[in-house]
Amino acid sequence: MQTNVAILRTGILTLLLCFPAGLFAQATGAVTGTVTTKKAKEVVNVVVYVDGVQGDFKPPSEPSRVDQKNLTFTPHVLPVVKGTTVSFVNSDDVLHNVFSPDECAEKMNLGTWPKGESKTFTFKQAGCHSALLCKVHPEMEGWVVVLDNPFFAKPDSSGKYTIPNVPAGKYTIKTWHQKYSEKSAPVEVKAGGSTTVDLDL
Ligand SMILES: [Cu+2]
Repeated sequence: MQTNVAILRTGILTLLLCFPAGLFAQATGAVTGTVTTKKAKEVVNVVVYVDGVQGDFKPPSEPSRVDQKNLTFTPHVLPVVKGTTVSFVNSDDVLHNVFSPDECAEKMNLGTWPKGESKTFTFKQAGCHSALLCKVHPEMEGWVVVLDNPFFAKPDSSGKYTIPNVPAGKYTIKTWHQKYSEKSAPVEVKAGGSTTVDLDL
């Protein structure tokens, strides 16, 4: 009897540990490809994203980061999923400010702060392409691109990008760049597979 109970317990435990993972793990695949731009060096400032993925996507628990370093917003373009908090860090020996003229970013103005300090802002509205500006240095400019889901990527300097773990299905791949117009292409993501979509801006 004792042994039977033990076996039963082990069996139930095994089921609990293994079954839900097998049952609920979503079938996913990757989208990959190469982006080309008129000015080759602009390719790293493109955002490639999968439009139309259904679901409720939580923002990351840790803030994303934008540096103000050598009088430059770094990265120049930061894609985030809606609800993401961004920490703006001053890494220069001068005072910097961060503000956005855009309604969708609540026309935020975070004030002015010295080296080593940071301020945060939460970007709530998907579809928002918020410019980042500094009142102290009018030449400074950056962007936060707020998206509906976390399936996005920025190409590397050779234009290659990969968006992993996309739920299998049919979607549209889209691009964002501060100057070049949007490009889009249909994509079918297959479970366990990788679909190639090249985009020329
Ligand atoms: Cu500044």
